[in-house]
Amino acid sequence: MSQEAIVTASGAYPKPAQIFQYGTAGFRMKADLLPSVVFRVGLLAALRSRYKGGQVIGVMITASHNPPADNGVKLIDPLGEMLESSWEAYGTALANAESDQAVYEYYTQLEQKFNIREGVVPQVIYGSDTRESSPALVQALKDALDAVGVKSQGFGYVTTPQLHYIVRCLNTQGTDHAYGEPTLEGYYKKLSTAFNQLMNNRSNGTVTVDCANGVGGPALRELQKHINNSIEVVVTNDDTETFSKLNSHSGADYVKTNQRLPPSVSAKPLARYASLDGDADRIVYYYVDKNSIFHLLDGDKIATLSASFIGDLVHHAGITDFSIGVVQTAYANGSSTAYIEKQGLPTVCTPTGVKHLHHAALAYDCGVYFEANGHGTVLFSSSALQRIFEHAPESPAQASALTHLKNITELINQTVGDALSDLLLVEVILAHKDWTPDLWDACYTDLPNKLEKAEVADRNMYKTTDAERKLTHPAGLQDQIDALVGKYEQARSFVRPSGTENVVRVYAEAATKTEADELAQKVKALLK
Ligand code: NG1
Ligand code: ZN
Repeated sequence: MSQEAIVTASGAYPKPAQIFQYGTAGFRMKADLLPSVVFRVGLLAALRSRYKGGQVIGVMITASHNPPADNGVKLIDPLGEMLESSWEAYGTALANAESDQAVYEYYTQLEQKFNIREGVVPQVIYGSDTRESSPALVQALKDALDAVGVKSQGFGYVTTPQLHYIVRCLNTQGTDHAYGEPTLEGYYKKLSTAFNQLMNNRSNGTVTVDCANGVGGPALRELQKHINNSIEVVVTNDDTETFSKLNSHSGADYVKTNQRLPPSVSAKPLARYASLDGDADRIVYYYVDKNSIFHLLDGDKIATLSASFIGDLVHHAGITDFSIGVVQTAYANGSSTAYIEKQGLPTVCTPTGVKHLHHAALAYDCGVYFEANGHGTVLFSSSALQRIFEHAPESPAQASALTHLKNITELINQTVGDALSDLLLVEVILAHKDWTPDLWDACYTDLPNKLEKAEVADRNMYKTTDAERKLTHPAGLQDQIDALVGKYEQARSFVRPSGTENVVRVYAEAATKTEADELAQKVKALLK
């Protein structure tokens, strides 16, 4: 690739005096710091595609639930997974290269390291969320892709999981494991066809969905056109024109963190509500009871609901020796873990970040993974899918369960957590069980909990072990946390550095809300 083309194009995107790091969700920060990063991520995507023999790589420009002034960028690997972790460091190094010449040199170093030859045409697709800063960042990306001769295609405003879906479809077209039509229309058709069949002759009233004024709003409206009238979806907080409204007093993160309704929602008792985040890869449900008390149905509740429903379908379809496991993080409510184990299902705890959960979920025929914040999905292994699709039912009841199970595998976006797919999944399960939200909630009672964040001088000083549930550094701090935890009933607390913000997070759980709050405050005070 011509040195001049890269150096000249890079010259339009000078690097600010800043250290960048490809974190859990790619690069994420104030949007005005990002043009050079996005340009360089474009180069990395081109290399990744060439390294993968010309398979399509995705680039998503989004900062998810972060405030409107932020933005971010992350890569999607060929099967719709997050970028393989070993490549994150190359992204970090490219982003930190101090000059245009250094960018070019590092690019050629990577070509040599991976023995990447000329001749393979790299392919990259991209999309963004609805932030004001997104179009300019998309331009920076396109300039990089053009500079190194990438065959590229933009999909405009898309949810993060839609782009993951299209990447996988493009790379599996014409194979035995083709994933679907590689278009947005194909995405809506795939989800809605499965949903409509699963809801056949059922109806389930109304669900009101707060879209955080992000890209999930227009996407949900589009999805709505494809689904039958078995449910009524009321779309709220879908103003994507007023940039300042994104994630503001709305959305999954607001509801989960504050454990309360978005101020714009006046909830009717026992009606269903859900909130998406800014790029529609997270969803949480909630309702108010007859006494107007708010109840959150978070990612843990979605995981337990899905795992038990799928387990029942497998059983009723007459499929045996089928493993189902639930993957969680340290943030999973202690009651959810106890509930899953009581159902006889294995649970695994991994570090935060869906790539870890996704990886652990691959160990099962069906791996259900959700972060408590509502980011998650369900994976079926290829051998499990084969068994499901080849299974011969022995009775009409088995045939019916099997049909539902097949449709469930189509309804779920298996590339990554997808709020729209998860919304339809929950709606289907509640309709099949004939459950109101309080019945779902009654499976187990969450232990009161509190999530806090603390500004610290250097979050890299905080090192963890045991799936982030214990600190190894700074020395002695874990003993102090343990001593505090020992003073409360049913208590648990841990501290870990955030992978997406320059803060350290503190989580505490205890028998009462007052104790959970108090424990969180006391642990936070240790960090001063
Ligand atoms: P960090 O900032 O590492 O805690 C947050 C979420 C993760 C995950 C990532 C990516 C919490 C406590 N943490 O990570 O679960 O979703 O963002 O978006 O919710
Ligand atoms: Zn998100």
